[in-house]
Amino acid sequence: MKFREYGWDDYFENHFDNLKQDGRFPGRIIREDRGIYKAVTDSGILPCMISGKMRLNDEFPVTGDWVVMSETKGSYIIHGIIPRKTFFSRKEAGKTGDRQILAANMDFVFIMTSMNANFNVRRIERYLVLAKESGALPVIILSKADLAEDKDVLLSEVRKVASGSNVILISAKTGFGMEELSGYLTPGLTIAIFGSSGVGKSTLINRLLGEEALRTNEVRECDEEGRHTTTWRELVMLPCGAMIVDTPGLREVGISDVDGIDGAFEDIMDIASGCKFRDCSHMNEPGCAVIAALDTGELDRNRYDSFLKLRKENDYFASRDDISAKLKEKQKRKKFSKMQKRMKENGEC
Ligand SMILES: Nc1nc2c(ncn2[C@@H]2O[C@H](COP(=O)(O)OP(=O)(O)O)[C@@H](O)[C@H]2O)c(=O)[nH]1
Ligand SMILES: [Mg+2]
Ligand SMILES: [Zn+2]
Repeated sequence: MKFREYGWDDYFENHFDNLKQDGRFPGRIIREDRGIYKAVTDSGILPCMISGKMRLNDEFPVTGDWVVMSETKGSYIIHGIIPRKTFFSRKEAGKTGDRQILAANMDFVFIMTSMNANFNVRRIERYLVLAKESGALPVIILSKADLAEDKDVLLSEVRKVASGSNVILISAKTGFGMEELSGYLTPGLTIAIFGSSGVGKSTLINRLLGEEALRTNEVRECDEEGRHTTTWRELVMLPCGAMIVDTPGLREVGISDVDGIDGAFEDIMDIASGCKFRDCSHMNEPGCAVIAALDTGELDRNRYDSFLKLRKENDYFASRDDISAKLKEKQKRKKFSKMQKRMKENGEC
């Protein structure tokens, strides 16, 4: 079955069995662009839309999702999403703490930063929190190695914040680092690639596509200077059999309601195991091993500040969620008691 090539396995098979009905078949979303989806199915790549019920339930598939579909009079309808194995999400832009899912069912998350002006370890930490949260394995990719003067310095800076994730230096221009990268290009596995606009995500994908890129480039959108720009999330099958999701650059990488912070700050968690109190906040408690590590210089202050900042951001939105949930609950109760009162007055109960 061709599906296996797209990552279909026993996990999806078992979940699909539970959702199966007459005329329903599975497909994998390879592109999502403002409500229009494309899915790869047993009958090839099909354009499709979600059902009214899904729309009502605010249930929207994303690139990489496996979905349950049907055909009615030549139109293809998506009825449900097969439970995701992994998904990458960020805080939705704006003031609420809602999360927006950007890609699903990937095995690896490539966090890409370029080694020139875009280089910023604090941004890598942010992405790493979300990548750890995703359930996929994060890999940090430092691009444009051909432009970096002090490669080794930058590399060691990144290793310090990598929390054990592999860091790979590449140049999509010269081909440097491609061999190391190829270790992640396994047939049937999916990579999702994230990073700011201009770091070289599409250039890398085009390089991995090789000859095929020339063909695909013709149909890809270009900016005024004729450069290919990514405006949608697209899952691309590489000639080697691995899949990669290209994404438009993220301007905001907000964090809300995640558990990934500890995973992205393993070094701090290790130190914290020596704190006197188990629920130590590492801010002002006596016997705090983290504060002690700051004093001895074992822990870098910028990294510590970054940890506190991300934790605060996460808590801020988490508590806002709590408040709005409580408010909603209160309104619901008020409405209910009003209704009860009215019913009593009308002698209905
Ligand atoms: N020097 C150099 N330039 C690169 C490299 N990779 C990408 N670029 C350039 O960086 C610019 C942005 O690349 P693009 O792939 O569109 O970035 P994206 O927004 O992350 O998809 C383009 O002008 C590329 O030619 C590289 O390895 N070395
Ligand atoms: Mg791009
Ligand atoms: Zn502590």
